[in-house]
Parts: sequence; C-alpha cells; structure tokens
Amino acid sequence: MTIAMRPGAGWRTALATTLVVAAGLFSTATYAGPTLDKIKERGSIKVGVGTTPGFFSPDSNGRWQGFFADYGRALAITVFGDPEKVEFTNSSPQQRLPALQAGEFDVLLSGVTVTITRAFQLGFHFGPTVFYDGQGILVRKDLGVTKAADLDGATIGVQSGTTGELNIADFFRKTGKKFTPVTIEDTGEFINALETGRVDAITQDSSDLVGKRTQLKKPDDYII
Ligand SMILES: N[C@@H](CCC(=O)N[C@@H](CS)C(=O)NCC(=O)O)C(=O)O
Repeated sequence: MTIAMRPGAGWRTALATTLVVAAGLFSTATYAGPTLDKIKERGSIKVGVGTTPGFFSPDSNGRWQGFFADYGRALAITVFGDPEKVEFTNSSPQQRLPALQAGEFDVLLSGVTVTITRAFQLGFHFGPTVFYDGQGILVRKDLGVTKAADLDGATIGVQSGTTGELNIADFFRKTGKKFTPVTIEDTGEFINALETGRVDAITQDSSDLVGKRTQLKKPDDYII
C-alpha cells in the first residue's frame, strides 16, 4: 500500500514528484515540485481517503481516525508544523484515482497497490510503500469454506476499480473454477451485499476486510 501523488509534467517530474513524498515533503524545496508549492500556498494539504475502520473513518465527532488519517496529520506536521492543516475527502476506490488526477486532493492515502498501469500508463507518482498486504475473501462461516477454491460456483462481490477485481478473476481462471462477480462501487453497499446474501463472499485487501468485518452486524458469523 502506498501513497499516490498527482501526475506531474513528465517522466523527470515523475521521479522528482515521487520524492515529494519520499523526500521533498520532508526536506527542501529542491524536490518539492508544483504539488508542494500549491499545498504551501493554500496553507493545508488535501488528502483523499476511503472509509474502513482502522485505516480511515470518521469518529462520532466527525473527526477522521486511523492509520492513514494519522499519516495525513504527520504530513501536515512535516510541512506546516501543525497536524490540523489537513483536509480529508472521502472517495470510493473507483473514484479516487480519477479524483486525484483531477486535482480534487493533493495526495491519496489509501491501500493503493502499485501497478505498472497506474505508475506508467496513468502516470501517478507513488510514494514509499507504507503497508504490505495480500488479498482475502470474507465469507459466512456456515458456508464451511476453508480455502478460496471451495468457492467454486459462488457469487463474489468485488469493489470496482480495485486490483482485487482483476486478481480474483485471474485466480478462478488459473484454478479452472467458476464464479460470478458482482461489481459494486459503494463501500456501504459492498458490505450490505454480503449481509443480505446478495453475494456469497466479498474480496478485497485482507486488512480492509478485517476492518469491514467489524462493521457487520454479526462479525462472528463471518471468516476471512
Ligand atoms: N489494493 C487494491 C484495493 C484498494 C482498496 O480499496 N483498499 C482499501 C483498504 S485501504 C480501501 O481503500 N478501502 C476503503 C473503502 O472501501 O472505502 C487496489 O489498489 O485497487
């Protein structure tokens, strides 16, 4: 999982802008580039986030909490010496990269996997990897599933725009098993699809599923 930065003006900028996160935000203006200039001019960092407890979710007072919320505040301390000089914007996995590209926020802090398409074709600047994860599947315990291959013929919810959507298709193709994907964008709807039985399982980054499991009405009825 990494931090993705908005594309700059070309490949040389790409390397330098990667350093905005890796070094630029933490050192001099040498590597800062236009993104940091804009942040300084505005007086706050705009950060794109998702909604998964543990990573990023608003508490009962509406204050963002979690690993990536803390990371955003750490960036604000680094640039402004003030953890509050950060604005969080919620964006779905499908919308977050286009939103970053459109300049709706400066930095995306989320479980965004570095892929060749995202880094080279779409031109996003990935900062340092801050979290390592794998993909998991969340299912109801009473299905008796102990491994992914047991889900032959199952209906599986995938979140649109994620690498998980592609990986699960690869897995079933390779293992010669069948599944029916149900593509869902909205995070609440994604969880709901599992609870209402619209899908037999959902797949996402494993850590994300740990967070989502806590949001289920009966978390103990489910297993990753
Ligand atoms: N690693 C995958 C999935 C990314 C992803 O959706 N990560 C989770 C965990 S950090 C997330 O952002 N969830 C927030 C949400 O569902 O709103 C990708 O890069 O496409």
